[in-house]
Amino acid sequence: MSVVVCGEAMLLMLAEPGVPLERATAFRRSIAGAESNVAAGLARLGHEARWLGRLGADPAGKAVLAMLRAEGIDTRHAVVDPDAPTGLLLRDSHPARAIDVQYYRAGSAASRLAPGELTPEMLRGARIVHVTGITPMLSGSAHQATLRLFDLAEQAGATISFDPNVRLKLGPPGRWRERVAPLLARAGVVFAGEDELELLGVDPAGLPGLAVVKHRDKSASCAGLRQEAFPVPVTDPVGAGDAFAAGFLSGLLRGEPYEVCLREAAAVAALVVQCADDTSGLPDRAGLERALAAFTSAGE
Ligand code: KDG
Repeated sequence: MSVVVCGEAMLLMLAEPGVPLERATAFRRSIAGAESNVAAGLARLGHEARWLGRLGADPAGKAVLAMLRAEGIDTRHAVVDPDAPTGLLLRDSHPARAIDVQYYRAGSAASRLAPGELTPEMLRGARIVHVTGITPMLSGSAHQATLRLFDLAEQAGATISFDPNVRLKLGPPGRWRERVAPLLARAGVVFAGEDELELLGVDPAGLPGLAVVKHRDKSASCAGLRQEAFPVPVTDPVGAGDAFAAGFLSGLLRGEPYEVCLREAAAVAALVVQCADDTSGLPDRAGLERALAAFTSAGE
């Protein structure tokens, strides 16, 4: 197992493109969840990825589990909770205006994640453990579970990959600073936006791990290298950060230099933003190679 992720995967009901949520009548069923998006991205690129998390024993949970498995993600440790529902995300989709995201996840099965459920066995052989700030913000027990996951990853000698993924609908800035900011200093790789770093009060230059910073102009940088975003028509920006992380981690797993990791990360993100949901645009290896070749020749 190359990569283990831990977080909430939700049923996504995505309104038809461009139509505001309150007026939409047609919805497409898909899957959402920052960590499961990264697992899906890595699985499409040919890496072994395992998802840790909890779902309800309801039709939404069954659908989410089926979608994770269809991506080739290892779900053997997924917990199905008969007493709590699967989280639901209802949102619309637009290239330019703010996207209306409605969560129905309070008290979800995923929010009941608890430290005692995580075992060393679940991380056996993992080279990378990826998690985002969303998981510790789900509940007090999920916060404790995230701390346990970090301990287990350190004991297993895995690189911790962390994206704060600030979503203020999950809690006020003070709680993000309290629960999430300290985790950045324990990660081997951090993916973070400039706005997120400011909100968390974290200076990326002071982090012990590799800081991959996503800038306001959509470029990204790490270790003194900078990568511009590839110019593509954006259908829906949601999921771009997870796609970027998957592309970057795929490069790291293959031992590529950071320059290649950044370029592949930007290419995977550019493919995902051309599709309305979070995961449809994720490329396989051949698709990524084709996109990189096209971006290279367009730049000449
Ligand atoms: O990163 C994309 C996510 O925003 C989406 O899939 C849902 O995890 C999610 C969240 O909590 O917003």
